[in-house]
Amino acid sequence: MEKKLGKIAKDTNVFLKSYFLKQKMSHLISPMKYGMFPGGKKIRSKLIIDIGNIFNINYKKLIQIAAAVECIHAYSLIHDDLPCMDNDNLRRGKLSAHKKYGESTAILAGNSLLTIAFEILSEEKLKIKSNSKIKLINSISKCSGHSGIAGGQYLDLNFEKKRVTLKKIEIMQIKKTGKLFSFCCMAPVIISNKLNYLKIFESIGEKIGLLFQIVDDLIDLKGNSKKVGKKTKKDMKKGKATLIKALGYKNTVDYRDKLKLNILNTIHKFGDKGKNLNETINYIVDRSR
Ligand code: GRG
Repeated sequence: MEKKLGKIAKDTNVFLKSYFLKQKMSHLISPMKYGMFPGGKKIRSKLIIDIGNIFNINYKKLIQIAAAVECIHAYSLIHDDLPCMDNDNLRRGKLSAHKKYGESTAILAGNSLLTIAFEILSEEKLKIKSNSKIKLINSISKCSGHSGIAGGQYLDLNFEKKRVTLKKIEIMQIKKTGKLFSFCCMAPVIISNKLNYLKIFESIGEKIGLLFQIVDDLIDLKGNSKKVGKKTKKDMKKGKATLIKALGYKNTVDYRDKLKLNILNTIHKFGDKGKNLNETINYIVDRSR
């Protein structure tokens, strides 16, 4: 798994580096690259490749879509660290973007990473049928905006220090984290035009995102800051609405394990073709950073 993830991370970074090289020079390129490289685990990219394999999609096309997703992800992390959001000084083992470049530059670099994702997806060189490309852009827009990441982040901030029901926490985490995973799972389906599979992969993506976020919250509680590359034990201090807060540690671990089984059962239906995806799910649960 580590080897496969490493190759996908490298190929996505190669694409992005050459894409940045072709950009007109501007003052924002440097902070944008700071938020992008050396980059994180590239789990979202791995999901695109895993599901792309199920639908026999060309690897290079998948890497280009993964690059767009990683730009939106990097944008969300830069903005998430801002003082008006989660106010973190450390990200991926180095100073967060606003600590390095100042707040206004970090905001603008984040915005530019969002828009460059759409630039990457709408490239003429990306040989995907026009109607599928429009569907991709439409879907990633919905997953990033008020009904996706941004809306989820709003709820996350709004729920701080409040008693929140389990259902509301699930909805918040599915929006904040699950929707981008959902796009990763739907993108190969959209390209293959086998749209009867869209709903099932939208749902798998949301569940994988929820699973990822639960593991993230468990890492925040138990993880080591140096290893994780960002401050840990923050959720409790901030009164964040997490499953751990709602259910307690032991029940959250049970919830995580049941959710993982539920996802693996669905993937099982794809036989050998689902093997890589299966591996990614186990990695998500077993990871320590
Ligand atoms: C609309 C894109 C957008 C953003 C604005 C700030 C904000 C609204 C949203 C924040 C969303 C957020 C940070 C969700 C948490 C998701 C999460 C668990 C991130 C960590 O992902 P990893 O572990 O990171 O994959 P690496 O560093 O490995 O890439």
